[in-house]
This record gives sequence, C-alpha cells and structure tokens, in this order.
Amino acid sequence: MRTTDAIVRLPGATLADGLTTATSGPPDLALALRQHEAYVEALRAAGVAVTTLPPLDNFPDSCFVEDVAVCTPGCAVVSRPGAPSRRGEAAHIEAALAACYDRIERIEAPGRLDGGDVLAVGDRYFIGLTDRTDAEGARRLIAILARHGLSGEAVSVQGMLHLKSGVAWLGGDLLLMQAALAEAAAFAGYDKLVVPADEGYAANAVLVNDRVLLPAGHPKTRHMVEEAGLNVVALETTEFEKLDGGLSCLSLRLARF
Ligand code: CIR
Repeated sequence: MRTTDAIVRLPGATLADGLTTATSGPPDLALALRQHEAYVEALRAAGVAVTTLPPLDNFPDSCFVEDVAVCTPGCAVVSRPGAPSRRGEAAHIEAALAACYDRIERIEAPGRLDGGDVLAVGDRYFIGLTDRTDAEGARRLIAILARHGLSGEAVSVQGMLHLKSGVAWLGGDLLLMQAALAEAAAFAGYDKLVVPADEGYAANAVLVNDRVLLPAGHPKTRHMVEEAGLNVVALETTEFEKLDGGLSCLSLRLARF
C-alpha cells in the first residue's frame, strides 16, 4: 500500500534530556534539526505529504512520534507509551491523527505499548514485548486490530529498545533484521536480509513507496539492500542515535484512501 502521508514532530530545545542508553554524548540540536529536515525532504521526495508538528519542550523525546500511535488502514491507535516520561506525549498526537482518520482507537491502562514495537508486514502486525510494551498492551492492540479485520501477534524481544530497532519490512516477504531476531518463530517463512553485527543499527530502516530510507554509514547493509533490487536513500541520523532513536521513530506513516 502506498504511503501517502506522514506526521513528524520537530526536535525541541530539551532534546538532550531525552531517554537514552547510549554513551556517545548529548545530541547537538542544530545538527539534529538539519538531519530532521533532510529526513522530511526524503519523505517528500518519495511522494509523501508531511505534516510537521511543533516541538513539545515538556517532552524531550517527542520527536520520536512513531511511539505514540499505530497507524493502520482503518484506524489510528493512540498508544500508552511504556516510559512514564513519555506517556503524556500521546494526547498531543490526537489532533494530527484526527485530520487523517475517522476512527481513533486507544490503548487503555493498564496496557503499555510503544508504536516502535509494532511492525506491520502487509496486514500482519508483529508486536514486540519489550521494556516498553507489555503483554497487556499487546493484547489490547490485537483486540483492536481484530475489530478492523487485521491480525496481530506478540514477539518476545531481548537486547534492543523496540522491535523495530531490530527489524524492518522491505516489501513482499522481505525483512531486514538483526541476527538476534532471525530465528524468531514469528518470522519463519519470510525472506531475511540479516545485517552484519557491526551494522545492527541499520536494521531500523523504512520502506517508503519505491525506496528504502537507511541510516548513512552502513555500507554492507546498503549493498545488501541494493543487491535485493531496492533503491536506497541514506540519511544521517547521528544525533537521534545518541538518544536510541532511528529513522522509523521519526515519523508516523500512513496510507490514506
Ligand atoms: C526513548 O527512549 O523512548 C527515545 N529516546 C527513543 C525512542 C526511539 N523510538 C523508536 O525506536 N521507535
């Protein structure tokens, strides 16, 4: 399905206060803004209409909009982020989603779910169980998906922040993934491109229409994806990587009819 629209949020002045496990130092806001601008340009170049929301300085991680909702063809699901410091972000995405959807659903307490843990592969939704997303959040999302004729299943995830930190859908039956997920039963039956151990971050890629957005500086992964016949657009993400974020986290992507 063609990606027609995307929602992004500008990084704000408090970006450096965002959650992280990385030890590469604080992000440079000016550089982060330039990288964000290039990301938006890349989405537009792929034919996507981008809505840019203003920064939310009370929420340092709020540029990672992917975590606050799940966009499906029939409805948007506002999530209930697992990190307490991020929970309030969800309310701020509703107006932008309402502009694109007639139907808004919500993950209610006590479920916890980050959109970064939800990987759509066609109409099949894989939900990573992580420190951010629990079984109750997954159960609630699966129930919502079922009401909209979609299927969801939980996948146990270890050693990464979100499911989509480690796996991306590249169209058809093709997944790009870290080795740690390659043996997961949920992904049996798919064709897999496994990123080299020293390029694990590159598994967080985004298929947008006729191209794949890939983090710059991962030449082996780029070669692999190109060998699979896909067009690659490489984007600098250094300032977001310092906050455990990547390309998918920076947008909510959806297909409007
Ligand atoms: C966080 O820890 O929540 C942010 N610093 C990074 C979120 C990245 N989002 C994603 O992987 N979907």
